[in-house]
Amino acid sequence: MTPKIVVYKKLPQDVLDDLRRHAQVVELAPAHGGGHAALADALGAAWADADGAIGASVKVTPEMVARAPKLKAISTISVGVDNFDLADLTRRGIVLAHTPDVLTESTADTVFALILSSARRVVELAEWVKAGHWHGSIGPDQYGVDVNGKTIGIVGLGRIGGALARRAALGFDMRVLYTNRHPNEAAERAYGAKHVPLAELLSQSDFVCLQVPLTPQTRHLIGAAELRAMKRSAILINASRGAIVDEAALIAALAQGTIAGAGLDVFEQEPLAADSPLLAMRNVVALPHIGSATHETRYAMARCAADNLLDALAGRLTHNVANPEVLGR
Ligand code: 8YV
Repeated sequence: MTPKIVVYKKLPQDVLDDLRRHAQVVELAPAHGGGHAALADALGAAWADADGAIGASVKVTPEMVARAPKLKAISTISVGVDNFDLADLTRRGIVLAHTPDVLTESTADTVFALILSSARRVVELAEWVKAGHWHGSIGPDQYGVDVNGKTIGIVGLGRIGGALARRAALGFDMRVLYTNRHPNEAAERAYGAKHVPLAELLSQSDFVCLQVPLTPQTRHLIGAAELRAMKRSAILINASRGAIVDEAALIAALAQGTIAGAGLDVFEQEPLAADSPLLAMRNVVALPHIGSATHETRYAMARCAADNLLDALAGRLTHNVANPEVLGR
C-alpha cells in the first residue's frame, strides 16, 4: 500500500519528486508565516489519513496528531524538536526524526557572525556609513571591543556548541568555558574547554552563547538574575530558541546597561514584532532566525528529512530519533 505523505514546508523540487516516487504526496506549504493556525486549518482531510508528514517551523500539537490516526512518522526539517510533544508521539508509537549534524557548521557560523557583528558594531556602523555620517576618521564613539583572546561561555556544548568552541579556541584564541548536562571531554582535550557551573560561566564570560534545546527545563533559563550575574561588558548571544531567554528581562537589562549588548537570531515570538524595543536598541543585532539558512545547508536538511521519512515509513527507523535522552548532549 503506497503511503500518504503530507508536506507542510516548501521542498526542493528534486526532493519532492523523490518522495513522489515512493508515496502519494499532498503539499500543504502554508503561506509564509502562516504558522500553527494556518497549518491546522489547511490540514483538514489531507491530514486525516496521512501516514507521514514532513515540514518545519509549525507547532504540531497532540490535538493535531490525534486528528491523524494513521500517522506513523513525522520528519522535521530542523534539529530543534520543541514544536512537538515527544511524550505524546512516543505514547502513540509515532517516530519523530530530525536533522542534526547537517546544519551544525552553518549554525555555528551564524553564532560567530552574531559575536563579531555585536562586538565590533558592524550593523550599526554599516548603517551609519550608509546614512552619510562618515566625514572623517572614526573615534572612540565608534569603537567596539575585541573578540580575539576573550572568554566565550557556551551554555550547552553539544554538536553546535562543539563547533562553536572549535571556532573560538582555534580561530580566535578564546578561552572556552561551558556548561552541559555531561562533560564534553573531547572539547576539553581539543579546545581547552572548561566545564563550569552556570553562575561561574555568567560571571567570567565576555560572550555568553546559548546552545541548549528548548525544553521545560531550559525555558527562561536566562532571566533577570542570570543577566545581573553577567559582566556589564558582556554580550548575550542566542541562536538556539528565543524562549530560553526571558525577553522582557533582557530588554530591561539592555536598557539599564546591566549587560553591554545582545546578538539575537531567535525570539520568544517570531517573527519579532516591528515595535519590539529590541529593534530600537543600538547595542542589539537582530536576525530573522537564519541559523541554518544557507542554500547548501537547507538543501541538505530537506534531503536528510525526506530520507528519514522514507526510512521510517519503510520500518527502517523505528524509534524517536529526537528523544529527551538524546537532547542536550
Ligand atoms: C529552523 C532551526 O528550524 O534546525 C532548527 O532547529 O531552528 C532552524 O534550522 C529552520 O527554519 C527549519 O527549516
